[in-house]
Amino acid sequence: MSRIALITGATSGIGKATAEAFANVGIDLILCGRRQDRLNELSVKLSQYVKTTTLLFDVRDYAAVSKAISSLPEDWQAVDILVNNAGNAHGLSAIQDGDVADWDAMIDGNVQGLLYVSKAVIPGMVARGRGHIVNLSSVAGKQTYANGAVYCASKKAVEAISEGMRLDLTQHGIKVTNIAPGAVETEFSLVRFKGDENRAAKVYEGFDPLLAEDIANAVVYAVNAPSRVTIADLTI
Ligand code: 8X3
Repeated sequence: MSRIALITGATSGIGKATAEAFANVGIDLILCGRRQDRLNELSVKLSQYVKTTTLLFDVRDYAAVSKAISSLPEDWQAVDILVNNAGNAHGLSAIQDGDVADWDAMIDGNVQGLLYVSKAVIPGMVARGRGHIVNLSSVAGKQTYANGAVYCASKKAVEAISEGMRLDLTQHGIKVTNIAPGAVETEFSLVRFKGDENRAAKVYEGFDPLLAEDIANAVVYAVNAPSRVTIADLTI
């Protein structure tokens, strides 16, 4: 029987690569994001391989998250896999220079957003007695770096939430996988530096950065492991 995955932030980077990798292994897709044109384009492309549908919402808006997920038609409601991928870094500055709007965006998106989507999906998983949640953390959640206090704090929160989810949900047959990537060459730095392409490109100079598909392959590995195996935590 095919499985259904709901992926947040599916229109770019690791989310998009994960959607493509899931399509390759026959997992049906609920593609979620904030850009309908990109969602439609990806949905049409991947519908050659699996069933796809899209949901447009901002993870930071609980009412919108809840409304969108509860609006899913019945044959899409039994989500087997939730990939909490949506999240971003905003700014890179010493704590005394931090921008409050950047802090809010990171805490609201990376922490509250992950919680809001999880809140909308987990009760169904508990009722069905099965499911798999994959939370995209970061090496920033393992080790704080200079000028990154708030981004790192948001990812440390993801680490704690992954641990807490695993403690609470294992007894309900739900696996929780926390994945902590290092530097992945995506739109991540472009967003962090507010569209400054030169500054973003410099982040990936002088070494061979990870690709979004490297992380997507790890997600596929985790969700395709036998039922007796839970990949709890992967640092890549
Ligand atoms: C992305 C990895 O090192 O740029 O979360 O913070 S890093």
